[in-house]
Amino acid sequence: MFCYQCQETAACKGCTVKGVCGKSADTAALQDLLIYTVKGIAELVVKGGLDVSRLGKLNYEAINSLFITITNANFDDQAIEVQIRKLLSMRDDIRKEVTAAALHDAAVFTVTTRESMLEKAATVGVLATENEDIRSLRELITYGAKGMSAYAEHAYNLGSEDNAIYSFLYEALAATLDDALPLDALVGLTLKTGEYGVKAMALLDGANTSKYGNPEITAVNIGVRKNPAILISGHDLTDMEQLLEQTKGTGVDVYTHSEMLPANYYPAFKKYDNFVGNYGNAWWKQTEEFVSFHGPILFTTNCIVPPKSEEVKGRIYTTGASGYPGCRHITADTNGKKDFSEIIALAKTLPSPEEIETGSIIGGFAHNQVMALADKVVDAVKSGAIKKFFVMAGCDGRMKSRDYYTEFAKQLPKDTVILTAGCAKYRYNKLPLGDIGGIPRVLDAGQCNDSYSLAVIALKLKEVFGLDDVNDLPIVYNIAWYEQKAVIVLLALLSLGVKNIHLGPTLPAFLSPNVAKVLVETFGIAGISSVEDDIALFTA
Ligand code: SF4
Ligand code: SF3
Repeated sequence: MFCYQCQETAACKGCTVKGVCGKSADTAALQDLLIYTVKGIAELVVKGGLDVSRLGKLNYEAINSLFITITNANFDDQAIEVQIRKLLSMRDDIRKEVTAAALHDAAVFTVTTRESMLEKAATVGVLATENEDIRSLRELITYGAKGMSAYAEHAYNLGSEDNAIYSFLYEALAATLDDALPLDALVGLTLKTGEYGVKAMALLDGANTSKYGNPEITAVNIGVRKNPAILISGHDLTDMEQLLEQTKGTGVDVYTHSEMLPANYYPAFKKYDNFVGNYGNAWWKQTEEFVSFHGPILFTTNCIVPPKSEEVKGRIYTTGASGYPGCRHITADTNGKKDFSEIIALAKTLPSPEEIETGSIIGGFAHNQVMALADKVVDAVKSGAIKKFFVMAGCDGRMKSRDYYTEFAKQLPKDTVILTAGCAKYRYNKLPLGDIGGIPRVLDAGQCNDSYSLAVIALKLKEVFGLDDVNDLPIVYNIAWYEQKAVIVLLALLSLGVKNIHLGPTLPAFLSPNVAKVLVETFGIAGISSVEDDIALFTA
């Protein structure tokens, strides 16, 4: 196997025997083949000039396949094999409409058994592209496409689609198969991936807020009650809604974990008396936190950590793109409805969660809420009460080096405000950082996709202050990344013209020295150093 798509890749180079995430070589191979199959479909759509609005369910299956391969989303070989077979059959159907003579192998290859899949996969993975710069750009585009697909899938689940996003995904993925495409065309496509990333995040933002209302300032309880309970993790708000509907009045409480925390900020979910609050921290803490939670856990997306005990594993359920071997997967019916009754029944037989924290944390600062406070924020900037904003969105992870972000938040001058989104926030959202004239010093916009909110806020502030360039705002970007959703967030920010983004705790292993050089020279992308040096640099 060879995988270097996430920040925790072995030795900052690539996982070659087993994933640091726990992904086996077979799972990695099947994921490679799934991606290759989607790319073959993209080739057919592009070369055949097929109208994406007529592809129906294929668009969904394509984005779902990309989502399945995101770090920590799906470890279930059987499920991935089924998905490959489904896509190959859909691929062969649309090939009948394509008359183009020369088609890439991805559009025509066949496999029969699991063995033949693994054999094929060994020839189509990341290292199949020999030139390291081409490989780097192809993977950067592919990872951006994965992140974008995840967001597009959540929007799809809410009934929102944009054919332009699907068209672009096919265009981008087909381009990664084209050996004749010059390097600069791939660079151009990388930026275009960012543009479409903005569209996908905007689509999801519209879908979430039109259905569940605009996130509002909320004190989220982090303590527990005495009822049996279900923990819901991941990013999908339709799953959240359905779980709350089905647990209502059953005596079973619901808590969010990790990236589902922002569900607490939506008006539509506040009406459920059994929605108690958030339990625990970022994804990687689940190994201990699931033990003390006692009740069933529902994963709606990444990030799954392979459970250490059979006891915990027996309480884990997956749905959507997520999956884990041996854990029950709940599928939607043709209307998107899911039946969570088995999870609810199990919850009733288990003890209530053990208290690990008490009190509350504040969040809900998505664009609409921040704009409602715009006058206050602008006054604070004008009076000098707020000197700088630090965008610290992104992901959290297991590595010790991520303590940097906690220290950074602690040491920031008191006249600065942190804007955050994604699970990166858990590094500092429970610190007593105080407020500036009633404005909390950590403003959490929501999930990683709500980084879109941070961009909207920046663009609005640019307007309010009458600036020509978004980079003239007193905003510093110090972003933590882990998986491929962070890649699309980064590309989206670049496409909006944001420069000098600092990325840590390490730069992606998939950036070749030459590609990294382009990013540094064109966009001023940089890594991080020590907390002290970085704060000195940023506040200079
Ligand atoms: Fe390694 Fe990350 Fe790939 Fe897992 S997702 S195999 S940790 S690079
Ligand atoms: Fe977190 Fe996995 Fe990236 Fe959505 S849940 S931000 S890491």
